[in-house]
Amino acid sequence: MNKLLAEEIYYYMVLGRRFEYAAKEHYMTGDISGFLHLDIGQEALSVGAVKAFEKGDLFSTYREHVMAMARGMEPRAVMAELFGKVTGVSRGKGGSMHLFDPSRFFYGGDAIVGGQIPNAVGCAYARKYKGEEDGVMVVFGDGATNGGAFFESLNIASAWRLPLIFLCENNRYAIGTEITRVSPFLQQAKKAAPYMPTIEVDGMDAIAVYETVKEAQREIQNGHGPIFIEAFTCRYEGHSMSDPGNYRSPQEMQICKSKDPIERMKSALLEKFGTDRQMVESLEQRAEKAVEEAVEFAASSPEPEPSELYEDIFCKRCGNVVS
Ligand SMILES: Cc1ncc(C[n+]2csc(CCOP(=O)(O)OP(=O)(O)O)c2C)c(N)n1
Ligand SMILES: [Mg+2]
Repeated sequence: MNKLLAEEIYYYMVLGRRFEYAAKEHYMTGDISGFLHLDIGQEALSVGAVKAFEKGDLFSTYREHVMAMARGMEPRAVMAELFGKVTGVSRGKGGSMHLFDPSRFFYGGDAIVGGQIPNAVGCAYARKYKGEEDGVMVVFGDGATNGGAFFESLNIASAWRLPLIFLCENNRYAIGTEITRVSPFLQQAKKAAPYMPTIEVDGMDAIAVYETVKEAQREIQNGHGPIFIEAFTCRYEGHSMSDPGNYRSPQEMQICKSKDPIERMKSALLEKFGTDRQMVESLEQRAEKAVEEAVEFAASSPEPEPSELYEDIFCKRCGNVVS
């Protein structure tokens, strides 16, 4: 990784965190409603993985704001989507869990736990069938590995040697349920090991995540079939805005926050990449400005017209659908 890329990754991590604190604030004031799942604490994973997997199709979970921005979606259009405004990436009809941008090969955001995994398998099959080498990456939580669709997806992706990275964000919790209460082990990679190579990585270290995903991408592009990456991470906030998260002790939270991914990336910039403090500050200020501008844009954008309710229901270009 070169200095420029390291600085870019830091920028997106800071942008992600500030964006989400702003989203949290505007949820409290009622500007944002519905579900809101924050990625705070997990930015190294979200930004490191997406920056490594620059091309190819990307499928994520409902905790996807930071990934969407790292993929190139404008902060203002993401914030407007959270506000339910017509200028949002899904024209205000998807909200936080349905950020979607086919022009950037970003296919959500899925409200169904693990629902994105079989979709990604289908997409990887299409990529292989068409002889396109970029492949697909699907991101999901530790909780999603307990669903049947997950195992079916491992099976068929492996049997057909599909170009697919399974990226498991293991934050040890599915809402308030600690993973070992519903899974026989902490490492979810053990479930994938009979089917494909598995790699474990420190999900609080953006550089390690970046390098692991980059290497995995090279492998899937060489036709070696799927790879499973498990990144251990930690979310700082509750599961969603309706969860105070008080099932975790202060000691557990202290350990979790002591590995702060943004602080670690900042130290790497200063000590390893030779970035000076002035540059770090200017990246932080740029992120702050982008968030302020995003909020202003979202707040001043119009609501969708009622007629929008009838848009995007049927596929107008599909001959087999009656419109
Ligand atoms: C099929 C399905 N079952 C249950 C839910 C309710 N639900 C929403 S999030 C969640 C926990 C998922 O945890 P995990 O996969 O570890 O992801 P994390 O939230 O930790 O990122 C559950 C059970 C759902 N949305 N979909
Ligand atoms: Mg989880």
